[in-house]
Amino acid sequence: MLNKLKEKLRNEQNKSKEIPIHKAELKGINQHIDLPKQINLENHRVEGVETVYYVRDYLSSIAEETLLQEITNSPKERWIELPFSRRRLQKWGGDVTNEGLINQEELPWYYNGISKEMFTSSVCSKEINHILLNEYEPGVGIMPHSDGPLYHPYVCIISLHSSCLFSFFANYEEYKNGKYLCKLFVEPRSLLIFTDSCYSEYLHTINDDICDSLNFILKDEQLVCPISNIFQTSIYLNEESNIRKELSNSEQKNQIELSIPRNQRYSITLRHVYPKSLSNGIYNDEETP
Ligand SMILES: O=C(O)CCC(=O)C(=O)O
Repeated sequence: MLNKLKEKLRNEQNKSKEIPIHKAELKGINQHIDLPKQINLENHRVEGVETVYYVRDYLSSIAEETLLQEITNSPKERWIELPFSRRRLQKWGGDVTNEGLINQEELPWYYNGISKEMFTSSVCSKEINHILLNEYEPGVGIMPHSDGPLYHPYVCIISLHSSCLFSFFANYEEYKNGKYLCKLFVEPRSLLIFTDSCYSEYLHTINDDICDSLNFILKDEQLVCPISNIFQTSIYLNEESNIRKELSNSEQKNQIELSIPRNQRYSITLRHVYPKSLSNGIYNDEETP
């Protein structure tokens, strides 16, 4: 009996020394990031603001871990420290100028793989050739700004390791007055895409918070939440029955607040920038993503 137990323990110990499959992939045996083969973005459209798509669980946990490992092992000199923020970033693919992309370089295998898969699965109509990677500590966000018009007008953001609340404002004054157009709860492993006015006109921002609050109220048996994509999120889909239970037990009966702590977060922002030789500097075409 004792011997059998010892053998079991030995087997368990040996098992834990084996490299899991995804670690083997990391070591170059099969360098690949699996993404969904086809995506119809219309099924992921967020109601209430033109034009935003939210794809939860776009990456598998293994793909997320692979990317985090590659980011951790990337050359230290690729990091750009920002003087007034604890956010830092990496830039891959070249330099974006008013005239287009210069000093073009090939993307590392993991971004190249994502770029190709996003193109073949019809998420993007142009192959990604430029990446900005942001690293945020908990409590750090990004000031309101708009992207564009320097690249193909689709902002694609893959989030790793943490969620955050993302807000859009019509302009800086509305931001100052706290009058937002739309709030989104952006989860790790998700893909967020925005275009049209959200790309060219509106400001987007992430607050410098260590926790994000999701407030739910129950109105005529319906759950109501001011976050536009909440019913598309994993947290809601996994927790709906608990949220309803909490609401019925809550002292105020019809409202609860979920506080979601932030981790260190990485956002991979993927875009297609016209190479300078082909570009007049500004995108104004009307294509689908
Ligand atoms: O971290 C994010 O999700 C947003 C990043 C962003 O807005 C930017 O890099 O311009």
